[in-house]
Amino acid sequence: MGSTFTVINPSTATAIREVPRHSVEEVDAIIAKAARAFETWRTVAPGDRARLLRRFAAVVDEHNEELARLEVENSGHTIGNARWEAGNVRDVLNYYSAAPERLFGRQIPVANGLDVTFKEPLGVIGIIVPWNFPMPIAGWGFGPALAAGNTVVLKPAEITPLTALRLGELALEAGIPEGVFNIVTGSGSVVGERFVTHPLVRKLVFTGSTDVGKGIMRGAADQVKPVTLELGGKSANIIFADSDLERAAATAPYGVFDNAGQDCCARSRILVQASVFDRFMERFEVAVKGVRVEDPSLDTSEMGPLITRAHHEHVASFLDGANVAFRGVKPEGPGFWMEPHVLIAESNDRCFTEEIFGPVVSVMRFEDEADAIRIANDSIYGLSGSIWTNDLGRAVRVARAVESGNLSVNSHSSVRYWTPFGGYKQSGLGRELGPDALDAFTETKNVFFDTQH
Ligand code: TAP
Repeated sequence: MGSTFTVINPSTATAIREVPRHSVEEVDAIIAKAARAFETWRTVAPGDRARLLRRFAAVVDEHNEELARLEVENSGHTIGNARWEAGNVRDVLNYYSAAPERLFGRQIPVANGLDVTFKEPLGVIGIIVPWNFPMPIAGWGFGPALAAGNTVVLKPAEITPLTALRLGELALEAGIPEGVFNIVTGSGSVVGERFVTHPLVRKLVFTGSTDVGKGIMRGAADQVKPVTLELGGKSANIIFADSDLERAAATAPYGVFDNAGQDCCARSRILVQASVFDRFMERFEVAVKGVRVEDPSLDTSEMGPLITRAHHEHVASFLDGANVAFRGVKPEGPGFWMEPHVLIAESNDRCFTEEIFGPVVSVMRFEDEADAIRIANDSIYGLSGSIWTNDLGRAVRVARAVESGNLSVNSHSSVRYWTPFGGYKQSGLGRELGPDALDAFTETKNVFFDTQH
């Protein structure tokens, strides 16, 4: 074994554990093991594969509190969020455990024979996960990948590997055969890069920054390796004068400051119709100041710290010279804490165009519906967003016009494991979750059987 990496608790800035940094040779050995395991996993009877995935889900459920506490310690997530995240892994496994017996092909009418399509697994799937939601993002990849008969090599972000490592152990405990689900720790430039270049990794699922995603796509082109990319976002929360302004203002902080704003779906641009701007801001200020930023292990905590000191510095760089309307609160003491910030922005401001990935939101006025749509779409991203209006026609028009993969009207919800999730433009490529996710983990094979000879 080569070197190790020290995992830090972001709430206290103290060391938790040493985790191995795998070398390229070690990564190659794990990929080879996953490729061998594929030969038997793909032949496991559909009903048996389904049963194993349900057992894996049950074991994850039995360890919900342990996994959640681990995430609080490693990632600074609030305990409420972390319990939901472990529950999401269970739910995704249960949902896709129904897939093996339903992985239908088609029978297509042809002359002089029988034409049938098969959904074949691809082989070893490489899943590269960022640090902001270590458990759910891993599960969105490995749940459907395993259900379709593939094996998995999964790389957590180097700074947040603990829940992934535990999920790897729980899979074995549940009876998932050795080599089917493999956790590979280490840096993106070594482990992640090897997933891209290794010919036995047949598909990449990457979630992370847009810049790294572009590099992965370029690298994958060399072997025409398929990629699913879930990248950055700068989503708009559009508030019309005809909306329930009280509710829009009271919920807006949770649409952007959840997970300390380290959320690809964060509604980090708030667009408010000019005629209600002042009224909205008054109510929004009360709501922002009420966000409980405190020790994430407390049940009352609504927001924890940022992930690292370096990330704190990056987020703080957006506040230099910014027009700050008001701020929320934060605790004193060690840890990478930052209070929620509300900025008034102009359209070319860096804070309005770049993904900040921290508790900073930029607010801007708009005049009418067309203006709101224009501003919302004036972004390289298109992942998520919210529309607040009580006019049904407007809700439908704006929802159809905003270039984004996941919108919610009069709410800020983005993710349900049984509905598709993914981005437009530079927010990504492909869709995860929902009924069609299996397509991303299978090849369609067409076979013609001649019945004339
Ligand atoms: P990145 O720096 O892009 O890292 C993401 C993952 O890629 C990490 O595991 C990283 O490894 C690995 N990686 C880095 N360089 C690599 C390379 N050259 N080859 C292969 N793998 C490499 O992103 P992050 O800072 O962790 O996460 C924040 C970003 O993720 C934000 O932009 C956010 O919007 C995006 N995100 C998107 C979504 C969806 S669903 N669209 C969800 C969550 C997050 P190491 O860090 O271990 O080196």
